[in-house]
Amino acid sequence: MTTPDLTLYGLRLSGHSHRAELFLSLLGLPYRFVEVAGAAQREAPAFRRLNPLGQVPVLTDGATVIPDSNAILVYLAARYAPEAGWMPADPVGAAQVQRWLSIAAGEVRAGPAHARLMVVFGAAGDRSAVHATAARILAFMDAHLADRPYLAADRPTLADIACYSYVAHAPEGGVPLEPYPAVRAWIARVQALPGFTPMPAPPSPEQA
Ligand SMILES: N[C@@H](CCC(=O)N[C@@H](CS)C(=O)NCC(=O)O)C(=O)O
Repeated sequence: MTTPDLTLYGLRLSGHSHRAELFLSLLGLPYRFVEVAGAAQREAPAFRRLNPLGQVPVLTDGATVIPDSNAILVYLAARYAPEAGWMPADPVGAAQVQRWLSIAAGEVRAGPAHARLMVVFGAAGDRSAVHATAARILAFMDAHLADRPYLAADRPTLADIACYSYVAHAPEGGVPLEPYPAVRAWIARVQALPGFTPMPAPPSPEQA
């Protein structure tokens, strides 16, 4: 196996960063964490060279630079755990995982993640539209998980890692998880995986 020389540029309160941290931790890979905390740091030329879009997370592995949280998951699985099934090799299995990577970047990003962005980071948005998107995707996930333990296979895959952080932390955006018992059971299953590491809770308004 290639020796890892990993640095994750991220933000501790970002679910996109957390999914990369979570997977690094599940794989037991050592890495340095560089907090890219504000707009000034994201706009700095040195960071723009890593990701011209100015977004975290970015992973570097020696001279290899991988921006984008889902790209980081795909890279780490292929580079450091190719036989473990995080990204299945068979066409149907791969497509099922890719479907959930798209949902993580689409409906999960536009629903629970955006609701949390509005509350925790003061982002703009149409609260009722965002909450309707969140409710729609959570109801879909709940029905999907009613008779299976994980999103894309009978074992954890990148689908679960990509979706976990913003779904588990949806209540921080005012999106309740009580109506979704299968989603809550799935969250507990992900949290029980060996090597699981949590995303920190945001400071309460009094602490901020
Ligand atoms: N598609 C990207 C989205 C990452 C993203 O939206 N990162 C946010 C933090 S959660 C960010 O850096 N926002 C700053 C910006 O877009 O300027 C990924 O999956 O990594």
